[in-house]
Amino acid sequence: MKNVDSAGHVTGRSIYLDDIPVMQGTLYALPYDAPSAHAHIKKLDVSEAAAMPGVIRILTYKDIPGENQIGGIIPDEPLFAEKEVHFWGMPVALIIATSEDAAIQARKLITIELEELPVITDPREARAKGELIIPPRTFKLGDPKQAWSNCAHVFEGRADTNGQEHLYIETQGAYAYPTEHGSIRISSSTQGPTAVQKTIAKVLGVAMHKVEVDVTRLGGGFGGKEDQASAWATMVALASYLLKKPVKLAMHRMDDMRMTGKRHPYSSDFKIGLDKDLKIVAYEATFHQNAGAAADLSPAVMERTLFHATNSYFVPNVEVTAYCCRTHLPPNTAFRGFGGPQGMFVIESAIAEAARALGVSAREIQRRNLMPEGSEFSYGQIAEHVNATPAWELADKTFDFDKQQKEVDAFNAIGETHKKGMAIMPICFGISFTNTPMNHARALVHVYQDGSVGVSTGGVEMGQGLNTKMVQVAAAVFSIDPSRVKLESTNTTRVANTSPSAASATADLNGKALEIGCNAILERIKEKASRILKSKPEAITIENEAVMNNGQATDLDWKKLIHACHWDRVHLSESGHYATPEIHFDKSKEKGHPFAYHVYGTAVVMVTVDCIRGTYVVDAVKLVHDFGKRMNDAVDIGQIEGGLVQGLGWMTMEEIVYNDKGKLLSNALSTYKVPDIHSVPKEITIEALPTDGHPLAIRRSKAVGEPPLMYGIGVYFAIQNAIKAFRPDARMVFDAPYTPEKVLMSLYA
Ligand code: MTE
Ligand code: LUZ
Ligand code: MOS
Repeated sequence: MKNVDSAGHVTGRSIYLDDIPVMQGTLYALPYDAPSAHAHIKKLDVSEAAAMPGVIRILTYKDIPGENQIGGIIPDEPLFAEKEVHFWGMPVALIIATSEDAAIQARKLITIELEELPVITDPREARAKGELIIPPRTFKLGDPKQAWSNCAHVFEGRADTNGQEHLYIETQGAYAYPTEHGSIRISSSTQGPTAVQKTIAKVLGVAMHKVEVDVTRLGGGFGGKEDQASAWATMVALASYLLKKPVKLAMHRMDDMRMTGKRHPYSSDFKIGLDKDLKIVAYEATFHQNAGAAADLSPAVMERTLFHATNSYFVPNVEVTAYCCRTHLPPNTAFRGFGGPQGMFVIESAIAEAARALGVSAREIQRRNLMPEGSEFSYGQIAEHVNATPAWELADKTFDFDKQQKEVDAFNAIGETHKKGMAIMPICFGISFTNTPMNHARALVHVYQDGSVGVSTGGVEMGQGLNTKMVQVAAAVFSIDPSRVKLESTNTTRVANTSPSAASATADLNGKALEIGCNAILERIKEKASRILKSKPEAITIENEAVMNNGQATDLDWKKLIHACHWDRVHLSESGHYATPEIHFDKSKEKGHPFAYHVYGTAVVMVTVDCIRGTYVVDAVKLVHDFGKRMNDAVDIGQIEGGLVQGLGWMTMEEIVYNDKGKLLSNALSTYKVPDIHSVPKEITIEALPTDGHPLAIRRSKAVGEPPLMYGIGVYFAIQNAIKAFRPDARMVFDAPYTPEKVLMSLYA
């Protein structure tokens, strides 16, 4: 089935926040931030700005009727700075004006006197100074301390990954207007409508039922709007509540880049021990997560780093510890993979280091350590339906690793200025929010008397194709044409208490809730059909809109049956609720069964490095992916391609730079490079691993949103292998992104 949104997207008819027709009297909001990452505010002077024509009001924390607090997990983040700023980009005031232009002009007139304080941007320095947001956590299996003595080889090293800007095409924004009885309605570009609702209620000091949040779709979220859409929605809600006017904010790109958090940079140490057969006996890692100035989602992100610290390998003795380090960067946040990629990069670095030192290929170590069925993860979950080896073997069979390596070697034997490198990247990603209580969802289904169907879920469409999958689910349960099903906007008054659309679990959770809702209606209409046909409900089926009795066609069809149901006063609406079964986790022991299932895959990556310039091209990424029983090929392939390219961008060219004062230097598209059509792999081949899928996946079609990002990690190691071919004694650094500058340094310095 085609994506229900594609025609709207390519013709420009799809409605994003900034396309919503504005009401008469709409005011425009613009946040003001202080030019410092850490300072006492001595004096804020908004008088000149406030006097400007078109400026209605300038709000600060003093205008907040409820709490000046937007922290999601830990209440440590004010909406507006009070006495201190903690990061460069922290909102201090909000300008409300009759036009965006007036607000922009007024912002230039605000002055602030600051007393500068010391700035920390490095997570290791933060840890040394005791700046931790939560106490460190450790996952442990076996006894690594004991195991080192049984290792034939032990290697240690350090691995760093930088942050990543989400660069959703649609920037953050929201539009609020007052409704009756002191209530407020907000359109928000958010992955978490309920998070927005809850935050607004807290800041305004009103009950949640006074706040209605509506989301049509996002022009991308990638985790950047899981928690961090709330601030902007709360600002316009506050202004709208106080001024009794519609208020809009659609962020400018540079404001968005400066003020919002990104993927967490990590600086990590590893120690890996292998036996003489290259089996990994023990693995230790210490992760320093650069959380930024407030908790945001960092504790949850940190947890997923620990969950994925051993990627798709079984290691009998593991001890991994993570530190959530408070620095003066904007609070870093969810980003596709949610800490998993950062953890996986470290073990891949450890394997690469071991391979280099032992003079074997990393591939050999990887292959020998793939998780067998029934093995235990460091967090106690027993791996079932493990597709690590099947994905690897099918990839090897389909793409012939040896042959590819021979081609690389042959090229390198004659190429002087250019060298090729190959790397294999297996992945394993757990599906479920690691915080078990978040794994539930609801859906609301209406069958209208003409046979058309309206569906609301708690899930947010952000380009990942959720709405298309939801249409497919409803159409499949009822066995009706998908054109009869309409996906409504996501609205907190129709579907309440939603978890954010995140963790790749949106289609599973909301789809299962939708199935439950549709099935309940189906039961009732079958019962009605059985009365009309003088049969039994069990004998009735609907097949492509035809109502069948004992498998035989009847005079009834979907439309006629629904019409009859309505006149017989059958209830044609239902709310479905789904909570993932089986999952649990005990934080006091750091053991449990947190994931409904895991997604696997194996990619082979080929690159060519220009050894004069340090530039490179990705020749090919060929992969076998564990889609389960894929329910929408086009959507899922799109997710693989997009995720892969986003991952290789993080690993190669996307370079976030803050100066030592905590100021973002890579603050625009001219200074921050994301992959474009020239930098995507010249060839991408995607093969599906044939399986029956998983019963906890929607229609057995496994979650696909985040896992493919981690194939991009392979590009780092492929580049490294090309460098080795040029200069066998090159010092191997594990410090992503591998920008051409860094490649050049590895080649010659
Ligand atoms: N794809 C597009 N086009 N846009 C996005 O913002 N977000 C990713 C992924 N794919 C994203 C995307 C992230 S971070 C997640 S968690 C999942 O989609 C969320 O959707 P799902 O749960 O339906 O997979
Ligand atoms: N968000 C969250 C996530 O709150 N918990 C998670 O486990 C998660 N995983 C991936 C992405 N977002
Ligand atoms: Mo995705 S990082 O779970 O929004």
